[in-house]
Amino acid sequence: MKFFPRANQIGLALVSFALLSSLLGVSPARAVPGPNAPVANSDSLFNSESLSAPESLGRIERNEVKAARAHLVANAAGWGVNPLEYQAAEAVSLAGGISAVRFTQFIDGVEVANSLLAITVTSNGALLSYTKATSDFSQETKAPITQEQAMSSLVKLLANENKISPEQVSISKMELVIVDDALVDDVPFGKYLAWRATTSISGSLTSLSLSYLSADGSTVLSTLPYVRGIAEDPFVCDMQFDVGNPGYVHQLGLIEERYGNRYVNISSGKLGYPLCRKDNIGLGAPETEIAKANIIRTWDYFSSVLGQDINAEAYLGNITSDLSITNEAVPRISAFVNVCATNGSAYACPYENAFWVPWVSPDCQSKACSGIFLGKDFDVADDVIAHELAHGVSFAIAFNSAMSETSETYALSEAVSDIFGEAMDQLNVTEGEAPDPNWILGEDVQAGGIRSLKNPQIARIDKNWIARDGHDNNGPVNKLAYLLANGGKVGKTNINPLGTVTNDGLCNSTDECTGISRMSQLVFATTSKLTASANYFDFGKQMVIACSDFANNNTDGFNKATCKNVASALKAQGFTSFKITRTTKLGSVSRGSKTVISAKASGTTGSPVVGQAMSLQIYRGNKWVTVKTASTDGSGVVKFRAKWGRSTTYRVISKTNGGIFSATGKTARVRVR
Ligand SMILES: [Ca+2]
Ligand SMILES: [Ca+2]
Ligand SMILES: [Ca+2]
Ligand SMILES: [Zn+2]
Repeated sequence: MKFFPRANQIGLALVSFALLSSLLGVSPARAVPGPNAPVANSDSLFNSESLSAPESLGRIERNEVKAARAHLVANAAGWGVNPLEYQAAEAVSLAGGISAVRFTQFIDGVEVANSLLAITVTSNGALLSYTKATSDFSQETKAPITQEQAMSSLVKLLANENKISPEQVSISKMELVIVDDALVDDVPFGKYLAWRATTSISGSLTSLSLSYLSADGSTVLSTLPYVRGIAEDPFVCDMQFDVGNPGYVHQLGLIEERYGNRYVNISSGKLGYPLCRKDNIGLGAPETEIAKANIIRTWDYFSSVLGQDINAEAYLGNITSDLSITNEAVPRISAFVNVCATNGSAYACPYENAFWVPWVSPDCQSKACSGIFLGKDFDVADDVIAHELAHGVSFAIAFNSAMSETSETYALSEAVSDIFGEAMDQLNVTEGEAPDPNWILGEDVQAGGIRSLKNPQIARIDKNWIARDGHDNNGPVNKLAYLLANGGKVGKTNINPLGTVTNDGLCNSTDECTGISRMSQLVFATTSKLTASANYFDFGKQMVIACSDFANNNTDGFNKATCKNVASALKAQGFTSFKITRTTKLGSVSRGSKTVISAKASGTTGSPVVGQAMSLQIYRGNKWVTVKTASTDGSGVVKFRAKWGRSTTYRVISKTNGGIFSATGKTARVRVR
């Protein structure tokens, strides 16, 4: 490993930071920069304290697996299994701290396809239950042909079957397995050896399939399409890993300077950025383990809390037809740790931030790639990693456009990432983790963290609001999310949490923190309704709508009272207020002539209130009567056409979503001649 010899010399490091101060203000083209860490002092640059106590390293929690293994050995005879045939595949954490440890069966070292022995244990390792789906296959386990012969045979058969050339068929993960028709769908009856492989046809994204070939290579037994975005672990590369073959050529976008440090070139926009790929040196290096575990935790959060597979190509998974990149045609998340960055003239090493960036490259089957880049020590910051990955999700859903760094949309995008990032952190308690009642982002990467969701610098939207960086102006949204998850008070308004709140500050089980999971679900549903020009008002309005969707659907934890509470929180945080100005003053008009009355609706920040239902009212018989309705346009302007029979007083008002959004314009008078 290199230890950044260049940056170790403090003087040089300071020079390079000074050079980079302007560079780092400018993100890579279309990149969504990280938590905007202030430039750290030299002490924290080389702080490796958090690295000395690594978090658990993946899905398999050693203790649960050990406990389950012990139960397997003790109960083998009673369960009718041979314990030597089982290898642990994964441990799945369930509500209440219990774990289901999934084992796969191997006979003579050959995997039994789709076999499962699942042993469920408590957090203390006590046995709760077991379930098995295994085979009693007892024949010869030697294949009549080689793996290579099987590959070429499968290529020919699939090419014939699909009437395409053999070059269009891709095959990966070819291996000999035991097929038992009781365990595998859609295969011929019996128990036999077969070749199993992932197959795809170039140019056809939906062709990605799992195929079984007879052991002798003569027949395709079955080909069934994969559900896209299945579980493939992310690829994480250590950018500074120092073992390469002589003549090793770096990927496009990765450069090496004379001190031997490697840099991602953030000005390479059009050329693309490097992907952590199968043949990249540093793939799976020791320093990648913590980042990988944190990416997987984020992946699990999105899947279990929000029902989203972030590994899907639509979000973050890179699918490629070039098998040299990922080794198989399945989506992969790509990440680099120990990143240094350059714009081609200034160099930051180590790079004091993290970012996620999408780019267009012919390397990726869909032509769109995305990657996450973590500066030194950012691998331990699970909330920052989740923040970056969340950008990939919100970008795919809502914010897929250029935006100014001081726009409200940018602030919303940074908020959504902070909220999912910190929610993931709060819901995952790692070994030795201290409670973080202030919901600090980045506490693991620098002392005191980067910003607090509970006590943000800008806590609510009011008349003092000004356009600033989105990493500051996300405060009101972040605080809203904090309040909905935990409850609290803003001015005189009491806000209830959306669900349970843990007593000891640590979410040891999902049940203890349903406030956080429901808040996450509500923010996600809100985001799904936003555009790439959304402002705070839109966010508030869509959250009200998302909440009533949930209530009407009887979604767990949501009803009318919940949504009233959400509305109070939105109001207290300044999301709901708006005003109606510039109502046309007609003055005197001739009887029956056509007139246009327009008015403008804008939120607290002055941004237009778009698509809001408005009413033109006239004063008649001692009360206001609505005579016309229309919605505001993209600039917040509404227009009513009217003819007048007699003199009257009129005004423009708006009152929607049960009165949560209401504003009244000034009254004006029309005199009919
Ligand atoms: Ca945590
Ligand atoms: Ca934490
Ligand atoms: Ca945190
Ligand atoms: Zn961000």
